[in-house]
Amino acid sequence: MHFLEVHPEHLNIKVEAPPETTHGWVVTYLGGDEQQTPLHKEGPCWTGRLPRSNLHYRFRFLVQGKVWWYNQSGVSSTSPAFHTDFKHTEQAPPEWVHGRVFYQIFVDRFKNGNPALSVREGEYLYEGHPVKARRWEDSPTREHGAREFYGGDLEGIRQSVPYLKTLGVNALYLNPIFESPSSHKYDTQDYHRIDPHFGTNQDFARWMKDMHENDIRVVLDGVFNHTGDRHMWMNREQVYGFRGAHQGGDTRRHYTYHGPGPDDYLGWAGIKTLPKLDYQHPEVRSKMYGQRHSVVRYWLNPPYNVDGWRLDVSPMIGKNGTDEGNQEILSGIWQAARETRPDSFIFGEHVFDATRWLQGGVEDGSMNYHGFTHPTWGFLAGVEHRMQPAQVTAEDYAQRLTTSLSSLPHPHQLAQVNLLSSHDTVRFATLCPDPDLQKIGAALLLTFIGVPCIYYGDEIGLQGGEDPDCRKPMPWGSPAFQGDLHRWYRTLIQLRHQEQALQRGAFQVLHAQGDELVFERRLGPERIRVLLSRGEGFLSPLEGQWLDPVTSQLHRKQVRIPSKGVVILKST
Ligand code: ARE
Repeated sequence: MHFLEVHPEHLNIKVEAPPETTHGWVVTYLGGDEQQTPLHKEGPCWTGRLPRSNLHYRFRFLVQGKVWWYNQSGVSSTSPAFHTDFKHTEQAPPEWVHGRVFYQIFVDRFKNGNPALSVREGEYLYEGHPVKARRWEDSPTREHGAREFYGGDLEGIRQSVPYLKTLGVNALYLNPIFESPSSHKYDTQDYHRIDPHFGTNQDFARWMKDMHENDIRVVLDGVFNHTGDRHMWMNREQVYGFRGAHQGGDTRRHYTYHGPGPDDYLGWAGIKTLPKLDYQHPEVRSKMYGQRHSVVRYWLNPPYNVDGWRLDVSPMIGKNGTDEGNQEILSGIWQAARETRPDSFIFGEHVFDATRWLQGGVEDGSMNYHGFTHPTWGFLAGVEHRMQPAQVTAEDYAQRLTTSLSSLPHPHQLAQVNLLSSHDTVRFATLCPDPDLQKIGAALLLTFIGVPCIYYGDEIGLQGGEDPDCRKPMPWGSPAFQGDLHRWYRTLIQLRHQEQALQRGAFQVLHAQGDELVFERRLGPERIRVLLSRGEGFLSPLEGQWLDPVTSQLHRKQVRIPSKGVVILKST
């Protein structure tokens, strides 16, 4: 076990390790860089001294040539998955996220609650072409992409609250809702205005109140890396009485990264509708998150009181057309959010490893593509990131889950946003057509450490290929709402709400071999064990007596996991 003595300038640390240990380190993070300080052997313990400024640390030992990690149940080699960590509590992610199951909604495609607001055929031009009004039954097309509209709106979501409650979700992540000419709304025209086809600002204030009264939290998509080419800072259509970035010349107004000519601005990924913001300019920082009416603060404040931000392409935000100053800017956003609402939840969109951002004070969590989505696709669907074919055994899968966790402080592990699909990916049901494996996927999503986030429609096994096919309108009325998968999602979500160990417990793999995986979530004496096979069935030994909360069956000595099946047990 560990001891900690706190002095004004330093901390004394003492940790017990197995007798065969040859080396010990305390691993710290300073400004995102990992540093190792050697520990010294003193009898059965290893001791060390750290300056007080190092607030995040964990222990690593070399035992008989192998790396072991110190975690809450002592020292273990199998799973470097959870570590005691002494982070400043005020930097920890907000507590409320643990009790939440998120649901992601792409607003235009969810439900049309107020047809009077819907975009009309040819109402305006987008990228030189008239916009399209589509029928709910039609599939989105690549040809029309961002300029086809289905009429989903805020009112539609409000009308669906009973549905959300039956499903059991209690938090929403909404794709962008601010004024923008496209259907995806990542090209913001006005950060302070709800898109008129979704509702008014006043409607939104009322809508937020309704959501909160129904105990539903709401996180908005913050698209702060770039703006839209119709934003006033660009003044592309010259409707404002100043020279915007599009006219060039007026450097005070160069909010975007910009060269001398009117079109010499940098678009995200080269896309001209998404001019990259330049945080080099103090005014950009101030308008985005500094001043009282800055975008970040405006929506967290009354009368809207949103609960947090999902930060679009957050690792790319920066100065001079690059990611320069990224962590400092994100930390500014995080602080502004916390100052405005001390319990706001800030998570970034990371396709790759987000460790550096998740050490406190920068982001609370990330969309966990790297540490959950891609490994899970690999294990269940045999494909990876960018749809590469992959062979991922249970051993590989366990290794990837735990390795990714091992560098995160426990509070951040709990705030990772796990997902099986999103508006940017092929849908899980398309990647993984086998209904039994889909059920395993759902079980993993709802029992893995972190916050589950269900992409609308995944709960009925909605199919969808690459963007825009993965953004089909929700097929209300489909028999799939009475189907097996939907029932299974409801059961799992309920279980998640009942079991604190699933919400806040540590994660540890107990068995990983070929097609078989067994892991536990533990919180104090509470233990939830998840046992699954993507292939043949198997018998797993049990110590003591366990309850299957789904079937109410008791199990002693052993339990049978059916072929392509999953069993969830609770210690009694
Ligand atoms: C549109 C078209 C696409 C076309 C693209 C480029 O719909 O079919 O390929 O233009 O011409 C938003 C819209 C998109 C739109 C895009 C540009 O939602 O529909 O695409 O703007 O107008 C990578 C990034 C990741 C990023 C995705 C899109 O790493 O951060 O690309 N995600 C965010 C949002 C998006 C949003 C933007 C960024 C821009 O979540 O919705 O796009 O604000 C593989 C790759 C990933 C890649 C991912 C998805 O997994 O490995 O790197 O993510 O596919 O493409």
